Amino acid sequence: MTERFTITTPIYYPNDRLHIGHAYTTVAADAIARFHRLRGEDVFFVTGTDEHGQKIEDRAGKVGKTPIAYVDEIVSDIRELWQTLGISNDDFIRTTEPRHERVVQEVFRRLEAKGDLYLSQYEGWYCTPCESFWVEGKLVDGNCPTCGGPVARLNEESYFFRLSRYAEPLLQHIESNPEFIQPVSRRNEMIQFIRQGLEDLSVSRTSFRWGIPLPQDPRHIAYVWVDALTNYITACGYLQDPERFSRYWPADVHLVGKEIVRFHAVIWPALLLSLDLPLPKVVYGHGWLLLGEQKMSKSKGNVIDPRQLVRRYGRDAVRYYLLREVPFGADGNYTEDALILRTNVDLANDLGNLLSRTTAMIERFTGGVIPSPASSSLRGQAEETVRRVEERLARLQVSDAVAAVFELVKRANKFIEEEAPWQLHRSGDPRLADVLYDLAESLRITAVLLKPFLLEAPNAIYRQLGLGDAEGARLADAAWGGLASGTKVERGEPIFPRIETEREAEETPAAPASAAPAKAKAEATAPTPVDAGTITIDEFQRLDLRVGTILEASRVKGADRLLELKVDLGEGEPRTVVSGIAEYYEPQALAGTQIVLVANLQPAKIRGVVSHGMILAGKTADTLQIVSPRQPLPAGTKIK
Ligand code: ME8
Repeated sequence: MTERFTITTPIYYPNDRLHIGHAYTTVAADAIARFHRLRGEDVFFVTGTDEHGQKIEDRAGKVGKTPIAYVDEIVSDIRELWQTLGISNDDFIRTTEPRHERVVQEVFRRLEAKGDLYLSQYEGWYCTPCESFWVEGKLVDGNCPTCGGPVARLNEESYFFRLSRYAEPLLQHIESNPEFIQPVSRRNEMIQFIRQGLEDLSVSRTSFRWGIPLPQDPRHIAYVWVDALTNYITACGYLQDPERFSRYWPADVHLVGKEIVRFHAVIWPALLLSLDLPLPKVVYGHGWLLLGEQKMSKSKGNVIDPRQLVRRYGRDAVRYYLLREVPFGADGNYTEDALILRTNVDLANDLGNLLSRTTAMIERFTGGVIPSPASSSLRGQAEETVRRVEERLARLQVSDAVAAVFELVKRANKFIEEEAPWQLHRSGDPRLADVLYDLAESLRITAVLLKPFLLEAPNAIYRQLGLGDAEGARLADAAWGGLASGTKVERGEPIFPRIETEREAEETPAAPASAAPAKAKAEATAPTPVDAGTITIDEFQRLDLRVGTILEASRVKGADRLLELKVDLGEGEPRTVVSGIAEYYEPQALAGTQIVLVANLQPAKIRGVVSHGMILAGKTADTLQIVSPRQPLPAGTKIK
């Protein structure tokens, strides 16, 4: 039987436009869902909107709209955003839908039948932005402990859910299921929280109307968190479609931000226990995207609009940044510079160049046809990469899984330098077929492994390798050897043109084709007449110029003008480079200096030391200056 996999995001409040914090959760859930589909599983991935409650009612009132008219607009904007980001949800649930209202009412009937609901008086504090009740003792300086905002005093009749009854069973469940709350830091927080004792929870309000009336007492409106959490079972078909419900419930993963773990790991399981329903397998509370030191949030208004980023950089770049930049589970700072750097270094330099170099060499050396190999050097690492991605995603280490794929890409790039296929070609070495096949096959496997994360790049890689699109590819296709010899590559445009900031574009008006912004690209790639005094862009591209950082420098024995440099090119092992700059630079002053290296220069032995590359410098009659980037760049950055 096909395995099934259910994953959810929080249902977001449509009280304002969503920002990249919401995109962060949703893109991560999408990547996990896509990964399970890639494995051939039957996936149910649901997201939606949490539309009731005081916050929405107040907000709509402020702009003179009815709550439903107000949320309708934002909800359609949210759906559009998820389309823009390529979110592959199977359902989109709105808590204002009749299918959900019926379920919430039935839940209240069942809680009552179980003896878990009683009428009393709530006296305490309420935070409307968080829709949370707080007892006096939990407030921090009189404010909400979650968002830091002001709280209001409530004194109203309310139905209570006997949460206190479930403290013990919950603790037992958490202790015997170590994977239930993740990461482990949140699990410990929750254990501590429950051990302090759970008070019964107020689950209805009477001071506003925008919500679901309790069937037993319609003056009372269901507490919005009970309404919201119930969405997960409504979406799986609870009380509507028993077969579907038993297939998709319990959820495998509730992915949420860390501030709402408490609702998902305490209140929600207690409600489910009361309803005699199975508990979700994992509640994962990821960290926050921060702007400066602060959590990005709708209420603070310090937000970044994901739509604008997609327009500027493309959705693969935005998805890649969100998935890769911050170790999943931790908080991380958002900066646009980091997004640009990630795109330029990982996507444009490492992945984009690997594809264009590989297809260019196959065109040039084997007539555009994937050769037939006799043996492989990259197979082991490619197979290891597949295992790593599976293992890391099974543990929801999204960013580490993406990083594993890019280690294979880096390895393949380094393999080109080590093997220098152009030399194998020149000398007629039959190993050329092995090397080119290794590169193309590593790229194909990379494309398969990237399918959960990126949407356009896997197809583009497949197309350039002559394989059509990658839509039908499954994880089983990441097995080594799937690429048929004889396939004809179809070299195309760079898949990730480097992003140039406006400042860079002004400083380098004559940037070469692949570095030029999109509008200039068409002109720059037009065929240029070849004459003796010029070189073609292809010839220029054979030069592998890279930024390196000098780690140490020392004099070469018996040579006045030579220094031996150890240069970090981001390859792991530093490179040894011999350079004729000893008359101009003191060795000890050079550590940390950035240089530009001709990285694919044939190695040469100079005074007994093998030099792997040449650094660039300008020389006049009386001085010599090493060429350095104006601002530090990551070691290994390609110069174009
Ligand atoms: O809490 N960094 O909805 P909400 C990372 N309706 N993730 C962030 C983020 C940030 N700066 N800001 C928001 C609600 N998020 C309830 C949920 S579920 C039954 C009801 C993400 O619109 C993160 O997943 O306030 C967080 O938990 C969620 O958006 C909160 O969205």
